[in-house]
Amino acid sequence: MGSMDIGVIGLAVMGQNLALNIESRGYTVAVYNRTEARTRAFIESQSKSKAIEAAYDIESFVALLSRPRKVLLMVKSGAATDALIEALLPLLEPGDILMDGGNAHYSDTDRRYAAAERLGLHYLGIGISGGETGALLGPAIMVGGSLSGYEQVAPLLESLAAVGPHGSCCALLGPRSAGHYVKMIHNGIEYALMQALCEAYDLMHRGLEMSADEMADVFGRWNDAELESYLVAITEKILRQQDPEGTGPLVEMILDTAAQKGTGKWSSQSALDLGTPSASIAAAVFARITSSLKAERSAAEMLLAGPHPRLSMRRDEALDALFSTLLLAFLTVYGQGFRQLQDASQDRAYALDLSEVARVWMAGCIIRARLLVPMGKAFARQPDLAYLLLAEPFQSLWNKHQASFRSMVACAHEAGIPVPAMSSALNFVDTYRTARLPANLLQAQRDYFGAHTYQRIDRDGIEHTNWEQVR
Ligand code: 2AM
Repeated sequence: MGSMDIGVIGLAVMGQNLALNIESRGYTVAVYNRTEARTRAFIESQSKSKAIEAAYDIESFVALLSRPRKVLLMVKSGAATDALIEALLPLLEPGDILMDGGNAHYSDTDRRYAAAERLGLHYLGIGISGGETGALLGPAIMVGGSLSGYEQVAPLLESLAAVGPHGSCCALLGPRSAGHYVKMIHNGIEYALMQALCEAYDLMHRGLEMSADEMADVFGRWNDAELESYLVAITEKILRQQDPEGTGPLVEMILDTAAQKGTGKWSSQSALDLGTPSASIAAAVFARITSSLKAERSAAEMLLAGPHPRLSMRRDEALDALFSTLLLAFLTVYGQGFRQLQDASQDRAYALDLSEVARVWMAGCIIRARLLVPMGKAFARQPDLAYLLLAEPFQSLWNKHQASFRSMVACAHEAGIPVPAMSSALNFVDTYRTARLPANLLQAQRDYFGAHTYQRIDRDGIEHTNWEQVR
């Protein structure tokens, strides 16, 4: 029988860095990768004193593990994960713990969880965020699965996670695919925060004609205030980076088309399925899709008129308004993500504790931000909070900054600078805070052409009007 504490399958950068992280916490690690050369390169790059042992076929890998065996899959999501699980299942025994640390779709995790549990295995779907550095030094770890499975790996997982202001950023968040669902929403939020930051950069760059260094100074100042977060911090650093080829700021030399796949898209698909209004997250996905139409955009710039992209505000005024805008856009986006988790938790019986989700996101992950501390408190006080902005201190922040948010979005529209994340955030909150929407006319239209019926505001019951006959 083997003696290694845990086995990691898949030695791309995330798998390698996680294996090293686990080893650095005092555990012994077995590693295996489909392509042998990658395993050899990894082992050769490490000092011999490391408690990491490699296997070159899956049977030998499993034989290295102590019982109950703990296997962490760090391979490409989708068919690769299924193929590996199929190869592993006959080699594992009841009581062993199989963990998927990739970005699996939650429905795949539900299916794999059910199949593994039928065989008496514990299956944990684990969302890991923090990029390559996070994997090595301490990521945020969002776990879904059974309590008995989690309890056996909790000391290990909690030791390798980042430590935030409220402890280790690793927790069992719910049953089955809850961990992967939360990670998916984490990534949806990440998409929208990044898009809002890109819009702020565009407004400064084109709208105020600021240099990269000046913009970096502004992001740096924001990072010392309420907006303190990983994404604001890296934006400052990116803007300071010079092109080694001597052309100036490197960011200006990067092609302006972005990919969107996997979790960001899935989170919007799930929002539509649930009927939850994650509009700004969807706007960010669509913004990436539109960015990929580079040739069309270049042609359209010659054909479709617009104003000179210059903001009609003094620079100092504009920067104050931009701070308000980014702050409220961020809050709106986190609020939408938490709301989607609230709705998914109901629909999928995850029983999520959103203060615990906020706690796990406080360090290690890409959307870590100082604002998550008061968010966690808000959900601890009011676990069924429908929307973040309804709670303090967020309600007061909205009330304080909303006028500037409006001025900036209006100014951006006047200047023809696209702000899909910011403007969808403003639209969302304005819709949410409007007691009477024009959906009355919508109901009339539906009744007109499809006899869908409607309800009156002054009495109960279902109504239908023969609209063609009304004068
Ligand atoms: P590879 O080095 O053999 O390509 C990220 O791509 C990780 O997933 C890599 O470690 C890769 O292994 C692994 N991977 C991709 N497809 C796989 C498959 N079908 N079976 C096993 N591992 C796979």
